[in-house]
Amino acid sequence: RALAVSLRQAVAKGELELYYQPQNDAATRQLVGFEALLRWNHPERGMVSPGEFIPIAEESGLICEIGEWVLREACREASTWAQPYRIAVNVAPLQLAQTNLPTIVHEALLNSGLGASRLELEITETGIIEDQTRALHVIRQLKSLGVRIAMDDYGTGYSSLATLKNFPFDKIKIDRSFVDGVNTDRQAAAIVRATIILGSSLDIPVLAEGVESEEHLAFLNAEGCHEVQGFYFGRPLAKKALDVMLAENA
Ligand code: G
Ligand code: G
Ligand code: MN
Ligand code: NA
Repeated sequence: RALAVSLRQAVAKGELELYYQPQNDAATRQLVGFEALLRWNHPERGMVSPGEFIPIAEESGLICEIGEWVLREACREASTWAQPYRIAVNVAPLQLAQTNLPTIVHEALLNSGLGASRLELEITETGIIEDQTRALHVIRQLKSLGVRIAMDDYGTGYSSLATLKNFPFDKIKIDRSFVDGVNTDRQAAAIVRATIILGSSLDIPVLAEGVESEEHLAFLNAEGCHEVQGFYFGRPLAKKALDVMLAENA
């Protein structure tokens, strides 16, 4: 409860911060983009992880206001980069249920000057399960702006194949819980392999999350995975560390 009250003021007080985790081409290892990950720099508690406060933000509906800030901030940040790296932004189920989401995204793009094709919105299956018709309508409007849509945490939700068939995804992100076991667990390896084949067959590039080792990467490359993200390529970086990385890659 106390957290819910202070979260309400966190946006205005500038306590929210975005970290950026690199996303790389699996075969060439080249940097292709970043996922923006929210952090709350709480004056007394220190860094509060999104796992702790996103659920509170969702319950209270605050996620819409926070999500709008995230979109604006991520677009503004990406517009300053010398290279046209992609920026991936998480969109909560409640945001997707808002009919004005396309307007919010459109304005974030206009105000930052970021090209729409550089923005990728990550949505989860939970976000589209409740009202599929409405979600599809909103996603079509987002796509018509030129932004990309990624299916996040693939495999952990309802994982309906109908969802992949009916929604115009530009990417599938395999959840790190599967990637973690690819070298040791036959089931995990089979699921990751099958998902890569599924994505490739549907012409949807697949990104593996939670890549932590050369062994993970070797498996994913052998299976034809397109992109990777994880501690092996980089932890989520604060803005200062991000600037250092961008300078190194310039
Ligand atoms: O960065 P970390 O692993 O702690 O993130 C934990 C969870 O919080 C992840 O599931 C991630 O998708 C979610 N998350 C991080 N940033 C955002 C955000 O800006 N908006 C939403 N809705 N979720 C986020
Ligand atoms: O749900 P989502 O995919 O948006 O969340 C990504 C989360 O996963 C972030 O909170 C990030 O800190 C975490 N993460 C990113 N890479 C790795 C990794 O290689 N290993 C582990 N254990 N967690 C990771
Ligand atoms: Mn994500
Ligand atoms: Na994910």
